[in-house]
Amino acid sequence: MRTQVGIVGAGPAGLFLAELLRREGIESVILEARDREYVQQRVRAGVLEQGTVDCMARLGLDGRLRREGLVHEGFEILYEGVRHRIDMRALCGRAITVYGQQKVVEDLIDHRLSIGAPLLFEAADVALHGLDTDAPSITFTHEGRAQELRCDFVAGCDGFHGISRRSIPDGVLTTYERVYPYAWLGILAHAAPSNDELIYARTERGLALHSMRSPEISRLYLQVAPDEDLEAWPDERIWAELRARLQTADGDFTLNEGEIFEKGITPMRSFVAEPMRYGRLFLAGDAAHIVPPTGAKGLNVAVSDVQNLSEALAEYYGSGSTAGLDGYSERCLRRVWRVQHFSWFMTQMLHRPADQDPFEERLQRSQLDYVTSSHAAAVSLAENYAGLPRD
Ligand code: RFL
Ligand code: PHB
Repeated sequence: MRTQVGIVGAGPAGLFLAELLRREGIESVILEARDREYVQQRVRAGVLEQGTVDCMARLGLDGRLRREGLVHEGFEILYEGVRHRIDMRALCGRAITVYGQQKVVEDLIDHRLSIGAPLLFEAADVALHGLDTDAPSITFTHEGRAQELRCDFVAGCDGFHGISRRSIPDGVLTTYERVYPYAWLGILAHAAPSNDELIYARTERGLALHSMRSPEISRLYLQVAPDEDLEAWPDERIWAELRARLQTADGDFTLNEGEIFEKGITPMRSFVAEPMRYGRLFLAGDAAHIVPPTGAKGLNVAVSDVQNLSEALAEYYGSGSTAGLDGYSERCLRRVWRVQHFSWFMTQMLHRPADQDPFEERLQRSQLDYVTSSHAAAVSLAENYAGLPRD
């Protein structure tokens, strides 16, 4: 088999990249380790920046997004029992759209399969070869047969635990990492959202986040210990804890409850590998960097990476120039580090460490007072949350 760009991974990064390339007349093959159901059912992100929505629209894949996506012009921060609204539209002129990553992935997969473009699920033993030559290749096993995909370039879109980053020889990458002493316990419940917008609550008991997926489905999170056992959280304990953390001093919030149909614990980590390129291998999305979920950025930065990569590849195939490819890593990393800072900032502002130092607690409260009272600080928060321009 031969193609122009071999893509490893059918998460948001790989799927967006394949479609962006196709629009430029560039062929690709996507190899995905898991089966289609697993990929489409994996519950993850829910917040799309305007740039991600615009990318779906440019690809003409925003039909369902326009019908079902919930446009949010603000979000709330709750602390010391008082709710504060950050009016993104007024502060920075932008909004976010709540639309599950599962739906994004499903829309892109449906489209790719409907036009008969190559996307192979359950590709096992994926291995990369000749990355530092002009003729890289990918070997894998599919439907019991060993296969080889020869290509001009390899896009490593296989997430944090994938093989692409690990295929780069030792000594090439510099990595930066921070593991936080928290995890998020997340649920999906058949319950109407209790508020029109997201609420990030900072409490003495730890963070709680009120989010949603649709007018009938709530998505809620609790800060828990990194080694927390899900078994220790029967539904009633989860609801009691959410009620306690989301309650307000004047009682202007009531939590809607319903049947919990999804439950999971996610550890929190910041990670960046530099550069995002080795020879003809280009890393994109979680394969190169991950952020804690507090800033709602992981999916969005994955999409901005692959927009950069598709532009660089289009330039290469159009004019033979390697300038875009040579600048890819640096261009991506500028945005990656802004997003890293914002995600770390949100994480430290909104979580409660197990034995919080009183000095740090005062600093945290001062920071919350500042972003909810200063116009300048609120503009900064709003523009980062809604998403800064790609360059
Ligand atoms: P993905 O989605 O992990 O996809 C990688 C794909 O590669 C496949 N794969 C392989 N395929 C072939 N061979 C191999 N050897 C392979 N190894 C792995 C995997 O099966 C998978 O299909 O990475 P990608 O595309 O870079 O996308 C990144 C996003 O998924 C991620 O950043 C976000 O989900 C993060 N995130 C959020 N991001 C946001 O922008 N907004 C949010 O509100 C938000 N909330 C979240 C989140 C992530 C969470 N979790 C569970 C980590 C909330 C949570 C709870
Ligand atoms: C979500 O709806 O899943 C969500 C929202 C905001 C975040 C993280 C996750 O910061």
